[in-house]
Order: sequence, then structure tokens, then C-alpha cells
Amino acid sequence: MGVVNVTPDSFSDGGQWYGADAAIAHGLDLAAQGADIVDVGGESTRPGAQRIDQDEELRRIGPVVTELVRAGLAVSIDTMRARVAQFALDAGVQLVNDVSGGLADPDMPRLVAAAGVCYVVVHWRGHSRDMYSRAVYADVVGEVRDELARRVDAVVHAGVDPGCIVVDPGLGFGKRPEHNWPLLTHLAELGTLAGDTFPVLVGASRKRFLGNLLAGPDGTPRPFGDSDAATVATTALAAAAGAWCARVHRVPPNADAVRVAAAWRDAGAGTAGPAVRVTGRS
Ligand code: PMM
Repeated sequence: MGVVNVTPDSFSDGGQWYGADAAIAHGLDLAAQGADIVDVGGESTRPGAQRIDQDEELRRIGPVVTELVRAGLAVSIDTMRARVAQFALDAGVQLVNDVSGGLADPDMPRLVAAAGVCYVVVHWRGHSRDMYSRAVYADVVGEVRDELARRVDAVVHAGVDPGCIVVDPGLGFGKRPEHNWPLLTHLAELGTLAGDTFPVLVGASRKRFLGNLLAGPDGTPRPFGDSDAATVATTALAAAAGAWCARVHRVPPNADAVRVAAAWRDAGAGTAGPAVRVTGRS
């Protein structure tokens, strides 16, 4: 999954693809480079971010989603708002990626259910402006798993087909760097909820915990754009462990890592996890 952030302020690539034309061209590039899905978002969720209003979010994603769907790509919409998801679904997106797992907007699960598309349910404890205040865990894997299970229950109760649900541990969302590593090493466990096994999506790309890991001798974190090789390493490890999807900013090396991991698994080191089908028109 390639990321198109139509935002002036995302931490990982803020501003680079802000205008509609630049964002559309970037989405087409990502698909040409091997992204199976292009994820379009108009609202930054970096730590401390204030929310933008709905009209602004619609203004940012509208032409981008419309054009990328028209070009035949499989597009997902990265939004916490049902109204924005509704616009994108009407335009033909194939997947709703809701980093709040349906908590931010209670209308979202019903909307996704009615549209019959797949739904990425992300572990989340609250909005970005103060998300670190909730980053307190005694057992991060157990708590994230239990909270994800409750969200999956809720969205299924709202009518979402369990066969269309993808779960995501929400790396960095209400998690400090030290919380992300155990989540990454327990992906299969996180995808197995109440006896069902769900495809897992991982969004480690350029996140702060990678920059912290790669800090220089004086402790200065590596800048976001310089953690792409570490992102590729997480993609390979996650895919080898059976993850269905890696959400990334730079597609070519991550697409290679996914292929290496598939060969690795085929040669006997584990099995592919469950998957959902998300396809564009061409
Ligand atoms: N992370 C970000 C945005 N959307 N969606 C999913 N499913 N999982 C994530 O981890 C995730 C996401 C924030 O990162 P960005 O600013 O680089 O897009």
C-alpha cells in the first residue's frame, strides 16, 4: 500500500504532495512502482496534530480520490469521518482505512457495512493532539489485542462482513517507541481475535520509533526521510511473519521486500496469513 498524504503537515512527507495535481501524479507513480493499493488521506495524524474541519478534508482528498479511481487504481481512503468516507465510496474506493477503528465517528461502521467494502480497523485510544497521555500499558500486546477484539466485535455488530475486516496494531497511535516493537513481533497473535484470524496491516513506514532506533551517537533521532531502509526491514519481517499489507511511503524497495518475504515463506519459513481482495478497475 502506497501512501498519498494530501496534507501540508504529515510528519513523514508533509507538504510534498499537498496540491491535487502533485498528489494525483504521486498516486499514479506509486501504482506504477508496484503498489497494489494507494491510500489517500487528507488529515495529518502526527502526534500533537489538531484536527482540520470536514470541508477542508473533503477539499483535499476529493479530486485526488476521483482521479485515481478513474485511472483504474485500487484506492483506499484514510479517514476517521463517515462523510469523507461516503464521498470516497461514491467515487469508487475499495477500502476504508479508519485509524480510529470506528471510534471517532460512530456512523463509520454502518456506512462501511452498507457499502460492502473492506475495512481496516486500527487500534486507537484517542485523537493525536494528546495521544501520548493514553500511551500507558502494562501488557501492550494483550491490551491492544483485547481492544482490537472489542472494535472488531462492534463493527461486525454494525453489519460489517467479518471476511472484509483487516486489523492493524496502529503503530505510533497512542504508543511510545518501546510499545511498537512487541506489537511488530506479535502480529499473528494480534490478528487472531476471538477464534477468528484476520489479515493484518502494518504501518511502520518512517515512524518516529525507527528514527529513534537509528539515532546518532549524540542521541539525535534519524530524520524521517532517512529511515526508509529501516522501513524496508520492518516490511520484510512483517511480511515473512504473514502480514497481509505494509503501508509505505517509498514503494519500490518495499515491494521488493514483500517479494523476498513471499519466497522466504514459500521455501518453508512459515505460511501466508489471511488476505482480502482489493482491486481497481484495470
Ligand atoms: N499511520 C498513519 C496514517 N494512516 N493507517 C493505517 N492503517 N495504519 C497506520 O499505521 C497509519 C495509517 C500515519 O502515518 P503517515 O503520516 O506517514 O501517513
